[in-house]
Amino acid sequence: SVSAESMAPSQDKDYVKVVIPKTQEQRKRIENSIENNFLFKNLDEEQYKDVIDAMVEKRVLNHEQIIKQGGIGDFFYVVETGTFDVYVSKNGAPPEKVHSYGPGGSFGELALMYNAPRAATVVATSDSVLWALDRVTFRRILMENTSRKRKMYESFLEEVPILVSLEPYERHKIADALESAVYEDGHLVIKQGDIGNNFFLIESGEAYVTKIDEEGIEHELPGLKKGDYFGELALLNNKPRAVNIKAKGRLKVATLGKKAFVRLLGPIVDILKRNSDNYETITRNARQQ
Ligand code: 1OR
Repeated sequence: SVSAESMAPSQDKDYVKVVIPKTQEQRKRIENSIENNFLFKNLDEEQYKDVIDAMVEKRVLNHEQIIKQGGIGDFFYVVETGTFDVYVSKNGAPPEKVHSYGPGGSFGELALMYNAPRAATVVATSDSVLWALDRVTFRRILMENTSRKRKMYESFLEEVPILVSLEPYERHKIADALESAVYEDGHLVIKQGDIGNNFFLIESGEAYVTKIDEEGIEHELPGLKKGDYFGELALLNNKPRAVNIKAKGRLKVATLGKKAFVRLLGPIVDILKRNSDNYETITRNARQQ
């Protein structure tokens, strides 16, 4: 049935691999295009080769429509060069621009994953080069990982207060980029003074926060719990880590690297900055205790 197909990636082995002949130069260009794309992480060697074999180069002109909202899903696309705008029309209202993509971006996965109509219209805003992956290969190789992660983090991300204002689709993209890590009791997650490379969300457990002042005295600040975030300050301001964060019991965190943080949390940077204005008051209060 359709619903069974949409849930379970095909288990049977009697598929014919799609192989579109390509030059070494084309292979290199695909590799560069998918290098930083989370959907292609964690593929084994054979899967990686199969994906590259199956991709088709597609050159498009400025203003060309690649995907039409409501249409049937046939291909998933990775951007090599050029730019694209995404439009969504809700309940027959005029289409509104909701997003855009540049080199390294990818789109068109939703209709393939969920056997749903295309959720948005995608239009080139410059002459561009795309790599297209057919539906069957996408589902066979890229879907399992992607839907597993989206499912795994979905309910957690819905309950993270800082992320509530995001669209569900934006939380899906965050899920694609998240990696989980576990810290045992007492282990340091962030060391004051270090350079910051990651942003953290607490999946489960608690953390201590401490700050060492100019005299070398360590002050304890209010702790962190499930759903809280930390590590944004060093990334927002390009400054060393402002505090120490230590696991209190077993602590499970989900982390985003700096690039993904900037790209995916762009829509809430203002909220993050506004919240961080309170840190000074919190620190001052803690010192007075
Ligand atoms: P698709 O197969 O449905 C259109 O074809 C693609 O546009 C879609 O997969 C996504 O890859 C991409 N909502 C839905 N699809 C989006 C969105 C989006 N942005 C890009 N795509 N929203 C924008 C969120 C920033 C939500 C708008 C309400």
